[in-house]
Amino acid sequence: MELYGYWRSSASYRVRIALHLKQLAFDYKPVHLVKDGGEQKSAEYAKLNPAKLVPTLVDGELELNQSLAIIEYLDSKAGPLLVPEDPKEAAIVRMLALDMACDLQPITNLRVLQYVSGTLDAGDEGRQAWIEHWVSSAFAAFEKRLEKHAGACCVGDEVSLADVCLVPQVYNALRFKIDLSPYPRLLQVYENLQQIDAFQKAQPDQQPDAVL
Ligand SMILES: N[C@@H](CCC(=O)N[C@@H](CS)C(=O)NCC(=O)O)C(=O)O
Repeated sequence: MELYGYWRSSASYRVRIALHLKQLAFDYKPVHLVKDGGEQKSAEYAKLNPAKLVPTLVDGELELNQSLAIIEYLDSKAGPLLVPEDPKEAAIVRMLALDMACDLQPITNLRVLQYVSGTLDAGDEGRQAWIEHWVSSAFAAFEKRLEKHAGACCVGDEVSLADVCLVPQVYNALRFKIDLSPYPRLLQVYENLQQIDAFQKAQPDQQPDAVL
């Protein structure tokens, strides 16, 4: 399998975590999201994803975009299951995963931040205020969810899709220097997950295209 991604991309980060948890071998194909206006916008990459976003997973003939679709496909290939079989547990896991992947990540994505700071002329300060506002509101709600559902992980003590989606958003929040002290459970779950080998291997700084 081949994974087209970018070291700092949270959606790529999710897929890397899943691949490592399942110990599935893959070739990593970096797509630089910033250089020359963004390689994701090149005609060559647009053949893999007309939406011009990473990640893309290629498995033989199959070309897949959308990190959650990719991870559910990986779940069908190898364990451990990231979406549990029990329908109630699965729905809870998906609820927490979507809080991060559907409600938070898209409004803090690169192209949205570029639009806010550049096109809408909000500048670096406006961009930072935007990130702080949306991350804080999403994390405050997530902290409440964790009070109800968390153990060592987001839902109980088993690693799930919710954890795979949380960790990259916490990485982003730390990168943008958001104060996470109001979310002690979220930070504790994040710290617990950071101890797991697969999460360590998937970290942005560990990727071959990382610029440190
Ligand atoms: N819903 C998509 C989101 C993909 C996405 O937003 N990718 C970002 C990186 S995390 C991207 O390629 N951004 C490029 C850009 O904004 O131009 C998924 O889960 O795969």
